[in-house]
Amino acid sequence: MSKARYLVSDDFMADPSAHVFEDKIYIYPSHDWESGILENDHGDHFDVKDYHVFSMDDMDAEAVDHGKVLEVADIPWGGRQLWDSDVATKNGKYYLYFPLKDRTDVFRLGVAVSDTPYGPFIPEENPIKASYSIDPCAFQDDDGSHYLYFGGIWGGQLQYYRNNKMTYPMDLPHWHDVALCPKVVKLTEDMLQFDEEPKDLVILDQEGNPLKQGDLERRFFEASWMHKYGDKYYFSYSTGDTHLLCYAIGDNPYGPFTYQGVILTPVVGWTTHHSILQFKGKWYLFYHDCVPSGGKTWLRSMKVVELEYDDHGLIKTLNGQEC
Ligand code: FUB
Repeated sequence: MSKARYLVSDDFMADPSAHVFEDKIYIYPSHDWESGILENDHGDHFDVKDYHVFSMDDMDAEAVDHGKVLEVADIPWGGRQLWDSDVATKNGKYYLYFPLKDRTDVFRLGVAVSDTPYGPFIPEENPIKASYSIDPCAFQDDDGSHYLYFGGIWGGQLQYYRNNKMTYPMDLPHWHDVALCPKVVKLTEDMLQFDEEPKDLVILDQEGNPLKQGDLERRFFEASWMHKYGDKYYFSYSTGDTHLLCYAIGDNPYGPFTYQGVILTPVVGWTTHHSILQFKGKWYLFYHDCVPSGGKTWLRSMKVVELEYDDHGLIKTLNGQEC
């Protein structure tokens, strides 16, 4: 596969988190729709109300829609806006991690459980204790430990927190200060809670200095993803208002990570969000753009394209407007 292909033509799906479960590819996207809410910097126009699950038998196969698997109305503590989710499996159960604003309009992370990768997922009564912000990415390390990576600034509310506590009216650091970090946390054995205080995932430049808040083309904004290539840990993310998908490499799940470069240049649309998957010996980037909706930033369509590494393990940059 050299050219990207759209995966769903009759609906709008974004933020695809892809995994191989039971020998199939499963994709967990956000379900975009035309809510009529005007665009703003808080992202109110991403008014996702439910999730669908898709599966594919092979990378060039049709993406099969398994239907609605969770909706805001089912979540006991739910307010509004189900944003980017991800799924992990352990002991035959599947755990869907999702961000949702509670009834005070604060983003929390929730978990919903299923016996199958295609749901339906039954939500827990309460959000994960001490959780906050958005975009959970679930990662299983080789020793079987599970981690969540999360966080997002602006509408994702990460700027209101320091040391895992909401410190409103705290806001973003100044331009010359160290950038706000995404968070990493180990999950409990039952997969339902944090097993520790979330830690900062520090991204360093090539000289070993933490990236600064004003380094808009490299600093973290949202859309965490973790994968392993060889024995290295690759943390990838979106730079938000500069619309790049970037990555950094580390030696363990906590980091620190050293910035390496751009995976995908800006797509048509405001957000850029992805996952990275190995399937049958090849690597793939799942992502979205707004070409099918004619550039409406809140109506996104998910795609897949092959990803390549060079001999040093560096990811070859893809052109978001051409691939
Ligand atoms: O889909 C809603 C939000 O848009 C996601 O959580 C962000 O990462 C951005 O893609």
